Amino acid sequence: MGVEFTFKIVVGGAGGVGKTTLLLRYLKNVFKTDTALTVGVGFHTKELERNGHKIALALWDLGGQDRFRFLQPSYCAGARAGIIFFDMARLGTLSQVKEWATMFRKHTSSSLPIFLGGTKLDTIDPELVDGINAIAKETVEKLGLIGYMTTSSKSGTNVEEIINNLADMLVSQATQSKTAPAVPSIAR
Ligand SMILES: Nc1nc2c(ncn2[C@@H]2O[C@H](COP(=O)(O)OP(=O)(O)OP(=O)(O)O)[C@@H](O)[C@H]2O)c(=O)[nH]1
Ligand SMILES: [Mg+2]
Repeated sequence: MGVEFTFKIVVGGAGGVGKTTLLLRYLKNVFKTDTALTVGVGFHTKELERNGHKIALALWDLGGQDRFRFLQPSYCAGARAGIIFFDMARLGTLSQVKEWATMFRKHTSSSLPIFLGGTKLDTIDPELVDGINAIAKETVEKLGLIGYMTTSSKSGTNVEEIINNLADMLVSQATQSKTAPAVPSIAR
């Protein structure tokens, strides 16, 4: 059976938060400490099966450095979902999430589903994790994001989960719209 659905996912977040490292961990199961900053955009595809459906993800890894900001909107067209990452050790990167979400939605749809990911969990004092999560969840509420997970590309924690979670949501959305009647039936 061929690929039934292809979903484009845009991956954003401030420079150096670990977007490329997480995608490398996801795609190749490696942890790299010497990833170069992403110039413009990186692009990857991954085929997987979720809930009996063969799907392809087109993952667009946006360069987060300020100097590439002018390019970012041009990569958003056609995205069905977004993931925005912040670095749990640099909370300033969490305050940049709002700008990313606004940009994603402006250039796709005002209802684009966006997931929030905290990165570099392995670098955080376990006693501080709950506090950081509480602030992250406030951001989720305020911006109407669809969920939040902490991740570590070093240990692998939640790397597959964060992407699979989004994939499952996209599959369930796509299969519902496929089977739902185009016109609601009228009760007699
Ligand atoms: N300890 C630790 N370091 C990480 C983790 N994820 C990323 N890093 C490090 O963070 C640095 C930046 O990672 P990148 O993946 O290049 O960051 P980016 O978000 O793609 O940055 P731009 O391409 O500039 O937007 C690298 O040195 C990574 O090794 C993690 O989970 N744990
Ligand atoms: Mg990068």
